[in-house]
Amino acid sequence: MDVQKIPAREGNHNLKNYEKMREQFSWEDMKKNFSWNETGKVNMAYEAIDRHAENPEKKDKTALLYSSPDREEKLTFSDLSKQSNQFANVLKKYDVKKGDRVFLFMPRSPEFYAAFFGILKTGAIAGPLFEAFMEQAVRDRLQDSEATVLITTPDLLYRVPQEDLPSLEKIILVGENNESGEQYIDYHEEMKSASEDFAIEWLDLEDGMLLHYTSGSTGKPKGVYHVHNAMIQHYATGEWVLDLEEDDVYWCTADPGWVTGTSYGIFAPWLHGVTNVVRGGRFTPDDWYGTIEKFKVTVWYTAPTALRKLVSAGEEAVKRHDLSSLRHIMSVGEPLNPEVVTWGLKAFDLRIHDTWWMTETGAQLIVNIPSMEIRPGSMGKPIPGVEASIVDNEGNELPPNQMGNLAIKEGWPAMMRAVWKRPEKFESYFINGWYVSGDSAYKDEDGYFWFQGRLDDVINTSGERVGPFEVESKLIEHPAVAEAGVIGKPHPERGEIIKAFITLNDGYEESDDLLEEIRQFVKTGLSAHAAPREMEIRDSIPKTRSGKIMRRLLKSWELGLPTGDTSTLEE
Ligand code: 6R9
Repeated sequence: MDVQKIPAREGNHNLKNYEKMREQFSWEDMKKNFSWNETGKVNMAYEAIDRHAENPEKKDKTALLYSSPDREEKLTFSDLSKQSNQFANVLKKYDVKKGDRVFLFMPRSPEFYAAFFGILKTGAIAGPLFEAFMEQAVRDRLQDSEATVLITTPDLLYRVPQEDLPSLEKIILVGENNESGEQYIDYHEEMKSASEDFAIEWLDLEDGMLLHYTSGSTGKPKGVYHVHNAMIQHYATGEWVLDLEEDDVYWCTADPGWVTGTSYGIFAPWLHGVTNVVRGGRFTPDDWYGTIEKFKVTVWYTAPTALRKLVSAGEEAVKRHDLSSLRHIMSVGEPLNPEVVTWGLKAFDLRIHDTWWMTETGAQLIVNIPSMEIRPGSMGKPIPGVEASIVDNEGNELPPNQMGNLAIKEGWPAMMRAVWKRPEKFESYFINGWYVSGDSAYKDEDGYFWFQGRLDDVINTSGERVGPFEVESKLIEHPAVAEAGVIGKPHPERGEIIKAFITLNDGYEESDDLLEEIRQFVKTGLSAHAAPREMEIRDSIPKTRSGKIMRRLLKSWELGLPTGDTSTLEE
């Protein structure tokens, strides 16, 4: 197959000589950027917020540009510093101490960010939850973490099963409420009387900062535990990958209930002191473009599911807006279909940079950066300071072009430090000095990594291994197809056959001829063995709230099997 190559971006960028940097770089060098390099005592809230608030030239700069359909607000670094101090004082009054778990279950709002940093300032561990979680998902996470304080809104309270949560002592309510009872605390009431000064809790680099629950394909969600040390990598990738500059207006579309929404929706931009756009509510293509236009966004980090919607909306939608402020686009969360990259080049005259990482890895690991040639469909190469490879099940490295487990040499700064209360689960990620991701991929001769699928998703048909991503990418190249989810279905002779679920673009009608045409399109464009033997048109493809296609669920539905944990399924 011919590989398309998109040359490096012209002009200035923060990491100019990737190869040289990879040879020379050590994480020790990066520490010199931080004030704690001398004292050894840290707090993310200080580095991301207070440090800028103490700087006379920076304190009145807009840190947060918040916008939702019914509210718009700007907070400076100084505002955020004071409000998070106030909130830290509220927590302290109710006895929150270093190491306690304090959870947030609410939509993105200015209060969310003040509370989030207030938690970190007390030395407690923050646990952000998606606002759309239902009772079971909330129960699992609050029980497992034994959270003592929850910050939520009155209208989400009915999904908090308090009788099942013996550890939960206080509930802080943001917004008008009529709750009475000793456990309820009114956010705005308490903030009014709280002091704007707070003595931040100085911590060790290895002290806990964040618990992110991620759903496994089976069993209960696991609490991925991150420490303040992660900031070294958030800062480094903010420079190299996000390519942040002082005057940037940065927008990450991810919700902080998902790791992208914290590592890159909170930490990386604010460690660099840039203006950060937060947009609540649901988006349509015109909302996305409208937000970029209105706030003159320069750097945009989003996900393939969003980008695919933009492709479906077509170039006419692009032309309705002035997007001239945009200079850098990145994607994460799912494989980025080559078609989307090619379209982006045409529609925006910009490259879309794919980035690969996981909740467990805490920060970006394999990336495309501005100074690097992009090969559409490839996740790029490991960042300086990180060694990646493809290994077999015993942790032995495989030669180029061979599909296997995508693995990372242990010891990068943002790596999870534990799976909460499950040491055996944590240990199971590591083989022979490698962190094994559970993703299947291969590396080409030039060191580019190519994603194939989650290992559980790889299809074995008539002895050939087929990554569902490849088939999905070919399917959406067909003008009729908007989205596609591909699974392997057990078959007596072939082992598995490929079944594709697709949604159609506006203007296309379901017919046998159309399905056959699409099948032929994959057969001639990809290969005969990769052409789906079965196809089904659906109104939508099931996705997680962070936009990932849930192939596992498609498969369970298809085979009539139990669906397992569906707490992250988008309605
Ligand atoms: C950051 C995040 C992790 C899983 C990961 C992989 C998939 C993420 C990807 C990608 C292909 C990329 N994934 N980035 N697949 N190309 N650039 O998404 O964390 O929610 O834990 O998901 O997402 O399968 O293993 P998380």
